[in-house]
Amino acid sequence: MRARSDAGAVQGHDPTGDATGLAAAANGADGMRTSPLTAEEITTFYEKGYLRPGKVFSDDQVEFLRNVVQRLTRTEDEAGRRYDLLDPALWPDVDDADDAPRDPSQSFDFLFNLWLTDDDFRAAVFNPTTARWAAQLLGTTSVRLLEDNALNKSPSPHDVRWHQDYSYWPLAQPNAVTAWIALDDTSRQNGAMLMACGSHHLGERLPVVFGTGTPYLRESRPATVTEVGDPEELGLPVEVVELAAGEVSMHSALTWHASGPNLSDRGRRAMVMRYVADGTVWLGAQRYEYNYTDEEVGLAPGEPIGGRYFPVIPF
Ligand SMILES: O=C(O)CCC(=O)C(=O)O
Repeated sequence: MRARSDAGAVQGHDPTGDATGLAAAANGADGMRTSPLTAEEITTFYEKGYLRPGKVFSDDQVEFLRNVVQRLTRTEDEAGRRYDLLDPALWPDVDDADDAPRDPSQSFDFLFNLWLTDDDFRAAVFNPTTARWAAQLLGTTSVRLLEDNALNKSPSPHDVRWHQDYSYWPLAQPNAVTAWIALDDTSRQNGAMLMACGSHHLGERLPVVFGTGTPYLRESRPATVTEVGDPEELGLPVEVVELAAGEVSMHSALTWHASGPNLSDRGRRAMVMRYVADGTVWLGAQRYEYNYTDEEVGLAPGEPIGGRYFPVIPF
């Protein structure tokens, strides 16, 4: 994603955060999980490339977060930081990107790094449960936040094509995992995520334009890095990730995933945290022109990721 973020400097951020709203909404929660992953779950993640560990936010917390995201969608829009993930204009250098104007009512809202500007979202992003699970899945004792997102896929016939997250990240190693938390129940009808099981064992692939599947950066990636294929043609089982609101799905940076059209009459909302193992090496624009330049994050290519934009998440 090359959308620019002008979120500005991190304001004296307190990792313990003001969790009042979110914490208050946890009262009376049942069915929520905070226990560590089991060895069996970690093995399942290794085999499939993704895992559904359970519910991390109560129904009241989900409602609270929906309202937070609604408020932030307005303020990010006003600040010029509300992006449409399926808008080909975000990939101006990709030759065959369809530049037909998109119907704004069919947007796929993509908000970036809300933890930097909002205490309520930050409290959710800094929850220790998913950070601990990420560390377990990455086999590390410390994880950093690479970025957060709020997503809202409006009703539309458009799908998100098969891709892997690592293709878009300025990292020398794919030591990263995405936690995708449903803020609405997801099903095939409203465009639930699809996972190509075992695809993470096939290694790095080229990035694609999310709305068209057109690969790019072929010229700057090693020749061994090829296109994401069609999972079914390759015999990779595809699973529909049907989640209850508040439930999380965690996928490896190398796992191919996609999502179908939202054929319901309401948005399909989610919040996302992308965790990276502490010690992973930053490559910056040398690998992918990310939302922040090397200067902004204060990292030179080859240095371990760190600094104010990539905080350690305590657990
Ligand atoms: O929410 C979706 O439909 C796609 C999101 C995605 O690809 C991701 O979060 O990595």
